[in-house]
Parts: sequence; C-alpha cells; structure tokens
Amino acid sequence: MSPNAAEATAVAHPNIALIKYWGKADAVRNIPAVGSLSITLDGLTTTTRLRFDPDLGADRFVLGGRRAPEMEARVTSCLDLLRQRADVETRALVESDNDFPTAAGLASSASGFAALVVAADRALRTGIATADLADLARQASGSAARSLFGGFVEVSLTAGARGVMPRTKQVLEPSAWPLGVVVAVTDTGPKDVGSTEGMVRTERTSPYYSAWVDSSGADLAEARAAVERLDFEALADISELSCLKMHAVMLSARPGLVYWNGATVECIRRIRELRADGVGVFFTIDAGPQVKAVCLPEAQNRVATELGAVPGVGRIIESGLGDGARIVEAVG
Ligand code: 2P0
Repeated sequence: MSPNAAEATAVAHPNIALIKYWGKADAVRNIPAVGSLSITLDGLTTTTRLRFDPDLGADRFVLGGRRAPEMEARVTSCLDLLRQRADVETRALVESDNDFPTAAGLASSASGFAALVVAADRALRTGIATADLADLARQASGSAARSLFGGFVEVSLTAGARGVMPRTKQVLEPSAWPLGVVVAVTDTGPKDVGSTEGMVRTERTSPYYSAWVDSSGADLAEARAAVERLDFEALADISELSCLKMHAVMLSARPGLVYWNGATVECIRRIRELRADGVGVFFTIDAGPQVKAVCLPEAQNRVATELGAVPGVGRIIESGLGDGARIVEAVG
C-alpha cells in the first residue's frame, strides 16, 4: 500500500441525543457510563478533506480555514488508531469545515471525528467495518460514534471480558420515520465548560450522579421501544425526561454547570405550550444553550415560525434526518 498521495474527503452530520450520554465509566478508554439514543441530522454538515503527506513531520488540523493547533493532539490520537491498523507512520493534513457554529452545543466534535475516521479509513484503505469505525470515533469523542450511522442510532453497553463495552448500531432508517428538527440558536459563542470537563466535574461532585447512571438504562429501553413503534408521544415524554435529568445532574455539580440562557428557557416554555395545543413537538438541549425541537413533519413550519419569534433566538436552522458519515471523493 502506498499512502503517500492518498487522500479522501468525507462528510458527516451532527447527531442529537434524545437519551443523553453524560459521564464516563472509564475516562482513559473513553467508555460512556450510560447508553444513548440519537437522531442524525441532514441540515448541518461537516466536510473533512484528509491527505497523507510524507513531507509532514506532524499532523496538521485546519478548521474553517484556520490552523487549530489546540485540536491537533486529539486528531493525532484518533489517526494513530487507523495508522496502527494500516501499519503506516505518514502524517496527514486534515482540513475540516462546518456549515454551522463550532463548539456551541451543536455536536461539532461528533460530526468532526465521524468524518475523520471515515476519510482516514478510505485514504489508508483499511476497510474497517462501520461499527468498528464507530468505536474508533468513540475513543476520540463519545458522541461521534453515533454519527457513523443515519436515522435513529443507539449506543448500548454490554459487559465483556474487558469490562463494559459500548456498541453502536442503527435502530431505524431515516426514511422509516422522517421527523424534522428545528434548532433555535440562542448564542453562537463557544461554551465556557466543554463536555469532557463538565462530565468529570459532574461525576466527582454531583450527589445525584449515581441516580442519573442507574436510571438511564430504563430510559434507553423505553425510548428504543417508542422508536420501534413510531410512537411520537412516548418518545417526546422520555426524551424530555432524559434531557431535564441530565441538566439537573449538571446543575447539581460543584460549581454547577448552567448551559442555558434566558432564551433557552423561553423556548422550552413555548414548545410545551405548542404541545399542549396538540402540535407534535418536543425539546432537547445539549451542553450548550441551543434548543432542538423535534417535530412531526406537519408541525415543522409552525414550530420554526414560533421559535423564530422567541426573543433572544438569533437564527433558526431546520433539518430532517440524515445518513451516516460517508466518502464524497477519494484519490489514490
Ligand atoms: C450527548 N453530549 O449524548 C451528550 C449530551 C452533550 C450533552 O455527548 O468527552 O463531546 O468527547 O466523549 O462526545 C457531548 O460529549 O464528549 C455529548 P467526550 P462529547 O450527545
């Protein structure tokens, strides 16, 4: 194999967890403490071009046209996993672009590492199966495993010889239940406390952390059953519960993690009013102030208009459900 001129471009979409991942069973191996269930979006895209170059002494990472040295150690660790499989040492130039705000609770690390492993797998011709690529992406960023797949995706935890291991798989194709998502962007700046640091603080200091971990398996089973029978009301109830429980455990860390702003709360109230009026919509919120409203297709236009009118909402992004990470171009 000659990786010298090998290059590939991959795209991946962020995913939004309906049953949330927050906390690690093993921080060194990045094993999540809880399973999760997500939807992959098609309205937000990361495009990553990767070129192995024998003249490079180290990997280079360029994000949105600017060198991002603070991310290079994580990119190198991730690429090393694939280089080991291919038995090569060659370093790479990685150029990644997001068509949405980075590091603001819109899961840019999920789509970023999903696109990276898919591009590297193709450029190195390692031929790794998607579920195994998901596991490599997971080691870089827990949520990235889910963006390898489209539609509804589950990470389940199973006990194995080496302890608990996560396994990622698709639960439902995007076309089987084409829900919409309206993202109400309430702040485009980067968050104060990143997810990894926030999780560690929560595990160490929240008196409610064990209750969060202990109750999440039942939430995951309930959500999976709701997805399998396309039961929107049941999915809405369990998803809002998982989201609010996660934020409750974040708030109870010391010092408490407050990812919301005023507009976040106003969007929650508006979504609950709409649902009480019979509109098919529920909310979920990650480690940032943006509100993601998951809607039945016929409700999407109304939800976008209503959330766009909430004071403090600067931008509305609309999305359907999308496919998993994939190659769009390859040379060599
Ligand atoms: C999720 N989040 O399930 C949860 C909900 C944020 C809130 O997964 O430490 O950036 O790299 O494994 O993947 C964000 O966590 O964390 C996340 P690491 P990641 O989507």
